[in-house]
Amino acid sequence: MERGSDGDRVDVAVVGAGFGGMYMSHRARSLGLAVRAFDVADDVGGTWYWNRYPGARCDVESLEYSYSFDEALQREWRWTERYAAQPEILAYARHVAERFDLRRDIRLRTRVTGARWDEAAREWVVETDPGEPLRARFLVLASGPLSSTNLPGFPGLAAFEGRTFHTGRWPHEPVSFAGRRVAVIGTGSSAVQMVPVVAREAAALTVFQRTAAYCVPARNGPIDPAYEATVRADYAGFRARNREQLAGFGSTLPPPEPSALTATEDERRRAFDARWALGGFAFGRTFRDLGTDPRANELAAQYIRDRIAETVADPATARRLMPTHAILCKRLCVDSGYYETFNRPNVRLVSLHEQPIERFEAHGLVAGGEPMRFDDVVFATGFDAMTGSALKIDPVGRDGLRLSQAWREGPVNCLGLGVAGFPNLFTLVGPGSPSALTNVIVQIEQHVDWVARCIDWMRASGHATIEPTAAAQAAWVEHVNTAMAPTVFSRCDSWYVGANVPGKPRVIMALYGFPAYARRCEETAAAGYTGYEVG
Ligand code: NA7
Repeated sequence: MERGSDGDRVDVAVVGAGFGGMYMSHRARSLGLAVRAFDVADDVGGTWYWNRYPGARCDVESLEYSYSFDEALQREWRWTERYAAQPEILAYARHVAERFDLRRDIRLRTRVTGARWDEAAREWVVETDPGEPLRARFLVLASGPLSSTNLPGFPGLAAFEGRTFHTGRWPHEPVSFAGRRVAVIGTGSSAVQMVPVVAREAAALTVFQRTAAYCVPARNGPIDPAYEATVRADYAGFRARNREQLAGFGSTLPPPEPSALTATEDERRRAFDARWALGGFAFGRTFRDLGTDPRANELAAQYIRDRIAETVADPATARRLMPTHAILCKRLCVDSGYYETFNRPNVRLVSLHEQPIERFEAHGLVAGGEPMRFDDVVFATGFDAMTGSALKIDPVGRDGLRLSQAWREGPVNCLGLGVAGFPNLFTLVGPGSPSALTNVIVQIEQHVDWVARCIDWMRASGHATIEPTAAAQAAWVEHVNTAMAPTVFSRCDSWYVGANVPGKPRVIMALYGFPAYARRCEETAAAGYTGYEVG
């Protein structure tokens, strides 16, 4: 493979300059390849560029939610808090971009509007706005699993004269809620982080809840220096042990107990209490059977409902806040005072089951027949997750096949990395991989390393194209469905199954179990890309 010129042809085109796109650019360049990354934002950072709502923070601990690929980088960067806030993660992304001189290959403020496989030239033609089409041997979609926002079409919304926001597209200038009547719609992780912060500032805050969230306390604070020193003493070992965890993080947490069902009531209470006191996702892995046995799951769910009953003073509000679905089938929310916020006199919870939003009006909305006045409405309504950003580009593969056609009944691919009929196209952290059920940075590094190795192998073996066979793809889809069917993740209306977006096919889109997945990818590569067709 020749090194591409800096004109309209490169070896690797990358969509996105978040953590995936940045590392992909770095690895491609280190192989001596010409690379060009695009991002519509005016800076790097992806998710952490856009999600700058008040209280935005990572729910994976800082010492783990960071790149491991460069020993010097992980040694020099110091995190201040156990869970980093959005500005600190964005500063880290910028630091990485500068440290590895990534910006010269990144075109910011540039949207990839389409991509077409040119069979004769055996390369991708990537359309951008602004800009001329770029030709590339390989196309990597690093556009993120949670980047295409979901804005439900509420009747009359256009008539609303106040300010509106979406958590995933937060303005860059400071937003003050002082003295204002604010509505927040949605109660997922973003709302759970934002609500306590906005409640302290706003005159009145009304939270509209469709599905109550299971929240576990973050217990955030400055990084514990003793713990940090232990990690830093063997950072590489710490990373390696985390890669062996099912979700790619948490190797220093207490291991799960065998079963919530065989433990005595006392043992169970002590185990839940201990993880609750630790904070964060530790609670979700108190017992091994929480994700597989509905009776065990219900015991963990009831533990949280009991904490809500203890915390929230008004019994009717407490009852509304108690989730009834299986715990863990939607991502646990890691909170800092969410339930407590509903004890404030300026905060009201509205259940959309009791009072559905009928319509927006100039100065507010009507829910369940009740007119309510608002100055500001915040949509914390999440994302067209996993597939949204890839389908917006809607690449056209061999014989005019569009990705939207190939994925008409839900996303299909092989190893979550490549799609039959789309040569030399790779998706990072997309459907069919552990993706959002992992520490996403661990997933990104594994995916990028796999893609880089594959491109390097093709160069060494003189191949021009690679794509999964239809049979290997069908087998992988079957594997993901079979593996995930008995798990809690398939069990309720979450974005893991596309149920949050009306009309989206219902398919489980993430595969739980990072280590087994990574081994499978490794075996495929080591065996010369079995299940792939090379040309
Ligand atoms: P989520 O977790 O998808 O939460 C979105 C919330 O918005 C959730 O409570 C939804 O209720 C609610 N929602 C979505 N559509 C509607 C409509 N039409 N009406 C009312 N309420 C609605 O997104 P987040 O941004 O909070 O978090 C995304 C991920 O980012 C998170 O998992 C972490 O990984 C970080 P529903 O549950 O669908 O009934």
